[in-house]
Amino acid sequence: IRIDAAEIRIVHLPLLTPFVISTGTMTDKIFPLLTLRGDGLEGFGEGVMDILPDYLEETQAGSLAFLEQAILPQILGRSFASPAELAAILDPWRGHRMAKAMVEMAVWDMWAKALNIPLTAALGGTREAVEVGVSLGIADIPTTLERVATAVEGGYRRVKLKIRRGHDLELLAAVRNAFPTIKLTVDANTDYRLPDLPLLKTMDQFGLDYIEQPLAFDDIDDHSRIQRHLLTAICLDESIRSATDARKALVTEAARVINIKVGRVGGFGPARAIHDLCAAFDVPVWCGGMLESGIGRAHNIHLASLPNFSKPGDTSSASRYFKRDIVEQQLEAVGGLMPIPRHGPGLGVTLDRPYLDSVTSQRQDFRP
Ligand code: OSB
Ligand code: MG
Repeated sequence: IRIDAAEIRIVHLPLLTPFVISTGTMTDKIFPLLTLRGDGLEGFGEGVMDILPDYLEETQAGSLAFLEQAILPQILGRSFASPAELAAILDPWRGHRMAKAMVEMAVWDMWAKALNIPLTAALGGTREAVEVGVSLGIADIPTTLERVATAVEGGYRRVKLKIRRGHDLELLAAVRNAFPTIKLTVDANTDYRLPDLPLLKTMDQFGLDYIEQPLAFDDIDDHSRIQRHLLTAICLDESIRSATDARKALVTEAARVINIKVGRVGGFGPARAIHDLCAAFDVPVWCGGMLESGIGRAHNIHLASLPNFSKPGDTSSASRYFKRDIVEQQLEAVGGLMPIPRHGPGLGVTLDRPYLDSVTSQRQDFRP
């Protein structure tokens, strides 16, 4: 496939409900959307970086400068026999994994379209639909109980509660008491520290499937120090940005579960490497989310069709997040199963272009 042109838009979608996690509150999903064009094909990639570095270090301004100055000049006008050939261009640069993922995912989409097969088939997926749960933002206990009830009634396969210091044990006791048998997890988004080990140990009584990212975003070693004292599995999210990080976490038993976000780790190549490594260690993975629009959501669903995605992911129905999405197809789970989009090859979704234009705040075009 030849890449003749690129387009980057900044897209602004209001969230139906503000999403609160330990690091802050999101009221709108603002993200860069990359389109690559060539050979009569289009490939899409959605960026998961925030405007400010509150999940990981990467920012939208930094990512866009990196793409404009480092990556686009190296790929425009060039041909690639497969997405793997991109690694020689992307790998030498430090960090910027979310920006690299945008390009890498767009090339995978184009490549699958060139082969006239769904992305899941190009990746080696093995299922028609993927199991999903919900990620519930921080809210008071009555609101949380209502949200859990709605998720359970909707058939979601797992409920993940966002927690932070001071908003944890009482919340968990209330939810577990009202829903004694649901598959329940928590995500601290890095809010705890080593001295919080006794508190984390008391979470063992709630029968959680895992505790996601309790300690610092850039730390694996301290997670390994606490995992050995917990019955509950630790799941790493922020700390795993590459297959090397995953290897270090697996050999030091810092986690018994890993959350793979294709945007966080730099694309499908690294995501598959982490998936395979975890399978070799008999460690299950699941597909995380970043409140993506239909483009990023479709990428996540295709990824989650790989065999070791054996726990429910966060890619729930788009209608939980947005009044209207930028794709023409509704990505909706039924009974906790999200069908893999297959409206044509590649990503299997198509853009609602007039609506996309109406929610685009900036647009830039690039040519060789
Ligand atoms: O830690 O998984 C996380 C959203 C923004 C930043 C971090 C996280 C999340 C989610 C949302 O949990 C998952 C989703 O519903 O897309
Ligand atoms: Mg997380």
